[in-house]
Amino acid sequence: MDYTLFGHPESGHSYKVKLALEVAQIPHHYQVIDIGLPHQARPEPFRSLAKFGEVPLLLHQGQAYVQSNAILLFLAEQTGRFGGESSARLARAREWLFWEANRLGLSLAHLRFARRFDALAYPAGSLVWFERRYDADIERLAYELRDGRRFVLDDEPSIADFSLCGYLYWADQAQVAVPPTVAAWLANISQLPGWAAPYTLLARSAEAR
Ligand SMILES: N[C@@H](CCC(=O)N[C@@H](CS)C(=O)NCC(=O)O)C(=O)O
Repeated sequence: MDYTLFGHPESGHSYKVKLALEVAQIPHHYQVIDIGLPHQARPEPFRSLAKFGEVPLLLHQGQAYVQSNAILLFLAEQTGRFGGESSARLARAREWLFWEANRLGLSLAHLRFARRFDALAYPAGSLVWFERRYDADIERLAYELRDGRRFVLDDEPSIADFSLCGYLYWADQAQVAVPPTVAAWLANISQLPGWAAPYTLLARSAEAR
């Protein structure tokens, strides 16, 4: 076992990577980092290796990988699965990862943070902006799934699914609606062997397998 994931139970970005490791059945260690601590108080080796000071961080063979979607691309390449089967499929998955980082991973993650933790951290009007953005984002995702395919690229799961679902199991915390097509797709992901809800997968430091 040469993978160690550093994450946090309230981090949808960590969930994306943890879910990928579980569904891919990649043996790994998992360590919770207390992101409530100042950066300099966080434990080693996380403090030195987390280039941007954030979870998730994946360690593999002494090399540190950061940024959830970049880590997902790395795992697809490592496994040759979940988008890594061909350069064409990886290219299609990559488009969704870049879209997620700028759209759903922004709008939904901020709405959820504001409504679960700290609405006062956001300037007046900004939550309305995030809500409008979320409405457009979820509509776009629902449009993609309109033909009833099981997953975002086709009928097989990919890193695009792991990325896009990162915060969607917490839609209730963000107080946003999820259209039926998107709910059906989330249900398909939740039937994958290895799937568990975010708090279950991210709860505590453990040797996962
Ligand atoms: N773009 C990054 C975002 C990561 C991120 O925002 N991590 C948060 C938790 S969800 C974090 O570590 N916050 C604590 C900090 O920045 O000190 C990714 O996709 O991995």
